[in-house]
Amino acid sequence: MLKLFYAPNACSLAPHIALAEAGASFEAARLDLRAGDQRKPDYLAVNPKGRVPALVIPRGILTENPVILGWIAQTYPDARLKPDGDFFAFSEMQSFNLYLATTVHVAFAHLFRAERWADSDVAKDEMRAKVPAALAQVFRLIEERLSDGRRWVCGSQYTVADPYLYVFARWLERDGAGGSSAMPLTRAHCARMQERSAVKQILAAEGIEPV
Ligand SMILES: N[C@@H](CCC(=O)N[C@@H](CS)C(=O)NCC(=O)O)C(=O)O
Repeated sequence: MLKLFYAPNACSLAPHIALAEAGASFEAARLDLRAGDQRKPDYLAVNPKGRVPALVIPRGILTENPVILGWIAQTYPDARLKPDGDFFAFSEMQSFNLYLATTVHVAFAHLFRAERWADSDVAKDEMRAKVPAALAQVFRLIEERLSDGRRWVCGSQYTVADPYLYVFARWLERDGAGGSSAMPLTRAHCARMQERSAVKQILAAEGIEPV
């Protein structure tokens, strides 16, 4: 059976929802990041990067959200969690997922994990103070993408990119991350996500509330 290592309200929420949407049979193993579970030897043996998510599959262990999400979409074709069409359509979805992983996630990390880049309180506060403006900038492309009236990230078809964007829409509400920036289309997408039964199911499983 598949085993997903996750932490509540972390980026692992995306594959957690995607597995439920796929109808996959899986076990979910919870880590407490505040308690440092991700740095304990048991977990480092699963994922030496010391991060969630990690997905144990019959062939081995997958890490990195875009890879895990791509694997779920490819492995459960009946769930139609990737865009219909050729490899270009799949790659375009993955391009969006990589943007979330490498640019959007990292922008948030400057607020939540400032100690990765600075030691002094002054430097960390300066970095945190820039996060709302940085997020407004990185979300501009996402707002533009959603501005043609599409319901989901890839158009009319729901894909694994949607729960991934949902993670970051939730984080806009954390610690003033979103600042005064409205990001109305991202927030509307978030509301649509929260109407889905798989999302409700996984929020309950992680013990977290809708935003
Ligand atoms: N590039 C990784 C990032 C994973 C990541 O940073 N996960 C965070 C939770 S959102 C984590 O495990 N943080 C624990 C730590 O930094 O100690 C991915 O997209 O899967």
